[in-house]
Amino acid sequence: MDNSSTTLLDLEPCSQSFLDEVIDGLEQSPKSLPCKYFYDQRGSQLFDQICDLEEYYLTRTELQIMEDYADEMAQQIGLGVMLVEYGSGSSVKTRLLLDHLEQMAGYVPVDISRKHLQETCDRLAQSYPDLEVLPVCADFTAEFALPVPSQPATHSAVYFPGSTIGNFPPAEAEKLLAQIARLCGTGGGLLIGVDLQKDHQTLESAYDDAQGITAEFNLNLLRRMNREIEGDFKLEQFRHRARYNDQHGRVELFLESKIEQSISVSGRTFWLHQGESICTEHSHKYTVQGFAQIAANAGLTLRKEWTDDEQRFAVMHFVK
Ligand code: AVI
Repeated sequence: MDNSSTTLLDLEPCSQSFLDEVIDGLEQSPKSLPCKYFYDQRGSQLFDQICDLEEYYLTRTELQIMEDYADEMAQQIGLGVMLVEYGSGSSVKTRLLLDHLEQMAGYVPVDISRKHLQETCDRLAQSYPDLEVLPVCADFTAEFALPVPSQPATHSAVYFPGSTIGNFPPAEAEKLLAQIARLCGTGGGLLIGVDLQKDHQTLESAYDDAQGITAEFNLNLLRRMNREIEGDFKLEQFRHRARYNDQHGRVELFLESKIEQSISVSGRTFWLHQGESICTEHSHKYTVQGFAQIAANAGLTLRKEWTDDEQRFAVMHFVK
């Protein structure tokens, strides 16, 4: 099949505006900011650097699991699948899966960024000229319908790598999993990467690396607000903090005010006292059983999971 005619299904994702969400978060006590806004151009570059850090074990561990078991995963997923990827992946992990899946009906990358999607399609078209690629530009947290491939699929399966599910509070994660179950329907599946609970030291250094890349990634959110929504944050007056919250089983990222100060965003003023923190991200860590329970509540049954020798990370396969 010639992919040069690939058309992008644009569902015109329009989320609440950046400014509205920032004002909402800064009005809360304690103050917070939504982590999805980390990823402007600079933020995405910094995240790529984080993925290569010694301390950030997640990416290389998941990749190793995929390298070791992609063939088994493909067998579990089965023949004739339409593979739907959340967050368009042109990455090595996706390719490992595509290399092992047989008689695929199509590949559907879903991403909120048109640019990312287009790049994914261009790259994949070159490497997999026989694969029908049906990109969907959408916010995958909202309900959407799947495109219909020209070769009928036996079933659909969602691939959701990277432990991005950990950035959702458990109740929202369950909602998203229920949505995935509805999207795939009976016979459908989910292959998902999930970061596992482990000692606090490992977790905290994964989010507070020696080179300060994660600090830069966190502070870049302030830079983005200054540029895009008329913020007046002085970056040198904030410090990056990462802390494991045992009670909630999550790493929490903060921007802590070094001094008492006022900040303004599009003419709205907020006060921060010395040591006050703005929470910028939660990254939940699960046990295999704990995550399987959340998925079970969402109507998904665990079929098989693969982990590394140290049980740091799991790739889990669920069926509806
Ligand atoms: C995208 N997400 C899975 C990352 C995580 O580990 O929660 C985001 C991140 N934040 C700081 N470092 C990486």
